[in-house]
Amino acid sequence: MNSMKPDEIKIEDLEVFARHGVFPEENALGQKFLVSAVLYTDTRRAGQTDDLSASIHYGEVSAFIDRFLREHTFKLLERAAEALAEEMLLTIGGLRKVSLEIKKPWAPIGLPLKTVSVKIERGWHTAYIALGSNMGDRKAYLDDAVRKLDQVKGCTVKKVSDLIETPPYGVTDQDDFLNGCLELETLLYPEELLDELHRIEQEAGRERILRWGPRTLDLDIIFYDDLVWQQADLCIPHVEMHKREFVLAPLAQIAPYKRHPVYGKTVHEMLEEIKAAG
Ligand code: A4P
Ligand code: MG
Repeated sequence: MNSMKPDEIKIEDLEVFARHGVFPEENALGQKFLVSAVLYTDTRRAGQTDDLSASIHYGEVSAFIDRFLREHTFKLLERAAEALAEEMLLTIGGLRKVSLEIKKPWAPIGLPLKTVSVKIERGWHTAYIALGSNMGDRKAYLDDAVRKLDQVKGCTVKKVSDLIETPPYGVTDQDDFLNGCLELETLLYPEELLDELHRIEQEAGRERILRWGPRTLDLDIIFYDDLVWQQADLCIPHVEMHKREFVLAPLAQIAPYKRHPVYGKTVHEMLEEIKAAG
């Protein structure tokens, strides 16, 4: 997809008879739901070639929505929308983002209303992760981390840099590191991604003893789209990344033109700057 506004394929008020609801009667009897979806994709090639296989087939998507909502039973509209959006993003090729609204016109609240609904927007995000290890079988820890991250539901590793040997930065009285970077496509929110990284670090036997000290595995989020996020337990972009050759050198292999959302410089430019500063 290019950087221009994505194209939209819209499905409006698809009628599905399903059994979602908090009340047992709703789960037993079922009722009418109306589903609207905006599929964000790139229709340019289909527009030029008139070839359906270059686009998203709205007939198949409608059948998919209908089947998914009939085959599952959720209590909440929120859960139905979340689960459906996830499944659509995981299975429909070329779908970058989806806006999904599920209406429940017969909601049993004992008052007359036209409809109630939940509307969400979910999509794929691009994150860059820095990997480092300076204890034990460093290459095995990093290779394992790449594999485990790729196995997380809603995470696909797209690119991996070379693993490079680097002298320790910060606390210099420790062994050399092996460092690398990877590009990840993810459906996870930043905090959820951090939880997965912590889990993978822990499975590698990571012990947090000394800040900047020796570690079997360190996984840091460098960028998450162009998000700027500053919280006590998570800062994106990573606060130190622009000062660190061990992050920028591998990152420059896979994303040289990615631009820092605050400093406005590309990875390549930041790397050249710290090299020049020596
Ligand atoms: N945290 C905040 N922002 C982020 C982020 N963007 N990504 C929080 C990941 N975590 C983030 O990190 C402490 C806490 O930072 C996390 O729990 C999370 O809530 P940590 O990994 O537990 O502790 P740490 O790694 O010892 O501290 P820190 O500051 O993360 O150290 P760095 O920055 O990871 O540096 N030299 C070479 N050559 N190669 C290296 O890889 N690594 C370090 C560690 C030092 N020197 C190095 C290398
Ligand atoms: Mg860290």
